[in-house]
Amino acid sequence: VIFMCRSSFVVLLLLLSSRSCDGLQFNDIDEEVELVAQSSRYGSLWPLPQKVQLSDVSFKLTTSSFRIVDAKESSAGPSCKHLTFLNFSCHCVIFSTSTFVLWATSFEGNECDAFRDQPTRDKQHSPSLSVPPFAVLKAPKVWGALHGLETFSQLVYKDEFGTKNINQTTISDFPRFAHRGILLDSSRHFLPIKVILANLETMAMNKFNVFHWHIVDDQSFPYLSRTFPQLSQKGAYHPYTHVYTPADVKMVIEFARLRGIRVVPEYDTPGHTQSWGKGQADLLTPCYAGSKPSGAFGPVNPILNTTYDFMTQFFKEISTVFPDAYIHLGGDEVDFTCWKSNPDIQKFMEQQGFGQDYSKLESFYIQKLLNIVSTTNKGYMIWQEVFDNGVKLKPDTVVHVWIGGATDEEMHKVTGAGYTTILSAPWYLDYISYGQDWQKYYKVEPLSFNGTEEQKKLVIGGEACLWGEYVDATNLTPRLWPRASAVAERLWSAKDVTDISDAFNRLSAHRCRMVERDIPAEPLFSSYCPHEYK
Ligand code: CP6
Repeated sequence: VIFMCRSSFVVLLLLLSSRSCDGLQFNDIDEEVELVAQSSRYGSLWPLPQKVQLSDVSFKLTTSSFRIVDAKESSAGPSCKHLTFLNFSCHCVIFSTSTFVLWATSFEGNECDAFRDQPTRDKQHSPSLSVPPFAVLKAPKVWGALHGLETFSQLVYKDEFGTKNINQTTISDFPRFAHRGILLDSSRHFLPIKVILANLETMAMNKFNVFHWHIVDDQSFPYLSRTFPQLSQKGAYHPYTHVYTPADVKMVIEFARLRGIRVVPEYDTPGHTQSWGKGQADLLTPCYAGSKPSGAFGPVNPILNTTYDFMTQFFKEISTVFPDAYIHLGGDEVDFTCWKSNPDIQKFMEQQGFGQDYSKLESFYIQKLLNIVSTTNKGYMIWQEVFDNGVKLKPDTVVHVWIGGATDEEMHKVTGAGYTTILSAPWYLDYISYGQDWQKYYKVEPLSFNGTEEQKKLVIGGEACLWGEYVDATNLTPRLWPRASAVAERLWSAKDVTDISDAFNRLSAHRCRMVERDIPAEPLFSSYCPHEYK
C-alpha cells in the first residue's frame, strides 16, 4: 500500500520554518473526484486540529510520483532526515516504502539541533498543513512537523474503487495543552520492551508527548541500576528476564524521542517501595509488633543518614540515564502504621517536635529528597499529597493531581499557590466498566475549576494512567486504546470540541486506522473495520 499520486511531479514539501503558512498554489490539478460521503465532515482526523478548512476537491495518490522533499528555505538539517525516514518507515499505511523518498540535506540555522535535543514542554509546535498538488508543511520545530505528518496521513482515504485520495485541505494546528501524557506501570507486571515501543508508536498517532514511566513500585523493581545492581537482582520478578537493562532504557528513550515523546521516569518514595528493600539493607523502616521487630518493613526509613546517602547516589544515576528535564518523585499514599510502631521513629518524632503528626515526618523526608534531586539540576513532578502536606517546593515543581472526589478544589488550591499542575484524577484507564466509558473521559473539562486566568494558565495538561495490577502484555493495548484517545483529543483540541456524536464517528474511524496499523485497539461499539485485525 503505497502513497500514490497520478500527476507526475507531485511533491510534498516539508518546510521547517518559523514563519506562518501563506497558503497554497494549485496549478497542477489533473483529477477531480467527488468527496466520498463520510460519517464526520472531518473524516477520521483525531485529535481534531484547531483549524481545518476542507474542500471537496480531491486528488489521487499514486506510487510513481509521490515525493517528500525539504524546501530550500527549510532550516532543518541533515540529522532531520530522521523526520522523513521515521514517518516513511513507521506509518506504514501510506508510508510503506522509502524507494521514492527524497529527503532534506540542506539546512541552515539551529533547528536541526532541536531535533537532537529532547522534546521539551513547548506549546509552540504550530504545524500548518496544506495538501495537493503541492502539500506544504511548515512548523517552527521538528516536533510540530512530526505531528503535521501524522495529520497528513489521516487525511488520506480510499474512494469506492479502493484508490487512495486526499482532498484539498488547509490546516493550522497547535496543542491546547503542552503536557499530554500516558502513565504505564511496569512494576505490578513486567512490560516487555516490545509492548512499551508499540505503545509509544500509538501515542505518537494520538499526539501524546509524555511517557510517564512508573517503572518500579512495591511489587517489583525491574530497573537495572548500574550503581545498585542488587536492587533488580533481588527486587525484580526475575533478575535477568524481567529487567530493563541500560540498553533497554536507552532504546525506549530514543524510540520515544524520534516520535516527539519525552520519557519522564517515576521513582516513587517513601511509600510504594517494598521491592527496593529486598536489595538495599536498612533502606526501609522495620515495623514493630509490641517491643520487637515484626519482620515486616514499611516506607523508606527517614531517620537514617544512610538513606540520604543512598538517594543521593541513586538519583545521580537516574539524572544521567534519563535526559528529560523532569523526574517524577512520587510521594503518594504513605502509610504511617509502620512508622508509628517503630520506637526509634517515635523518638525521632519527639526530638524534632513533630508530635503525633506523621505527615510532618513524611514532609521532612520529601524535603530532603527534593534538595538532593535539585542538586542534579532536574526539575521534579510529585503526586498531590506532597503539596497537600505543605512541603516547600521549588517554583517550577509540577504537582500531579490524582485523587478523585474533590479534584476541582485541589486544582484551585494548587494553582492558587502558584504551582504548575497536571490532571489525572478523571483519567484512570485501569478502571473498566460496561459501555462506552471513553465518553466520560472525553467530557472532562480540565479548566472547569474556580480560578483566575493566571491560575488556569498553570494547568499544563494531563495524563491518562494505566496502573498495572490487572494489566500485562496480553491486554495492555486494547485496554488503553482507543480509550486514551479520548484524553488525547481533550488535551490537544480546542475547548469547544465537545460534540459526542461527531467524536464517535471520527474516533471509530481513528480506531480502525490503529487496527489497520496493526494495533489491537478495542471497538467503541458494534461495528466493522475495512481492514480487520489479523
Ligand atoms: N500505585 C501507585 C497505584 C496508585 C497510586 N500510586 C493508585 C491509587 C489508587 C487508584 C489507582 C492507582 N496503584 N504507586 C496513586 C497515585 Cl484508584
